[in-house]
Amino acid sequence: MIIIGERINGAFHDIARAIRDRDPGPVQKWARKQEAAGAAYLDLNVGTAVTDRVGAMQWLVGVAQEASKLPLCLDSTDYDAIEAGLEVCKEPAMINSVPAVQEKMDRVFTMAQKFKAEIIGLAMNEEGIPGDAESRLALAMELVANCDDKGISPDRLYLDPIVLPCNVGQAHAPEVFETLRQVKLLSDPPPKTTLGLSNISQGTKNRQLINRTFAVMAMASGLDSAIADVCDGELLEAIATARVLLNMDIYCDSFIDVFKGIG
Ligand code: THG
Repeated sequence: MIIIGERINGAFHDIARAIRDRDPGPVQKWARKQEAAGAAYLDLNVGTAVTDRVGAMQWLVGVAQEASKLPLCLDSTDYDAIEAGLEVCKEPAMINSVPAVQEKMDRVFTMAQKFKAEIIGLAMNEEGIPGDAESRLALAMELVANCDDKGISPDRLYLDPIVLPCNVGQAHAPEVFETLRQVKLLSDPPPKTTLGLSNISQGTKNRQLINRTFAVMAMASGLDSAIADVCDGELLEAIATARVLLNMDIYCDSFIDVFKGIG
């Protein structure tokens, strides 16, 4: 499972303050901490309070790269900010994200081609997030087709079925699992899959239990990657166990330690 560390996001107060004051400390602390915990990418999101998203994203990319060699996942709906970030990325990055809206797909897939970036495609369009798997898959198909049109291999696209908090959108979770299963049939090679894991528990009690239960269920449906709290040790243990039970890793008595790189 490819984990994209979620923590460098202006939704968290320490990161919002760091961006406002241009204080690299908290950003670099979380970059190092998430890398040590096993993240494969670092998500960078400037948050909603920022007015200069272009400047903020470029600053975040610069300071994150000083602390970690991990590839970056530039998370914004502002494509000028993403492009400015890509220009200062030392390694190929991931663009997070593009919905199935034609002019946005045109811009993002062209940008991805230019910067050799991977792309997260959202199963939504200008009408919002569909309620059922079938409509999510129709949007996923548009994303795959547009990716292909631009000469980008579909396995560089991470399909995100979009997860809503289970306390307000409980009916969505089974549709997300069904989308994850069927999206693999859309092309050869198939697109990869990802989701914002912590979305599922926003505003709920017992968040970590909901997150890790959702993670293993999604893995059983074919989830390849997640934007997640990589510093949650019990989440990593659940993921390691699911990998063994799905026969993705060979069982050994210390499999959890091995997964964490300490055994
Ligand atoms: N899909 C894609 N990208 C995404 C998401 C997605 N990026 C953003 C988000 N969703 C994933 N990242 C987070 C980061 C933080 C939280 C949830 C998802 C979170 N934040 C606390 C909260 O809202 O309660 C913030 C406050 C705090 O704890 O201080 O839960 O779905 N492609």
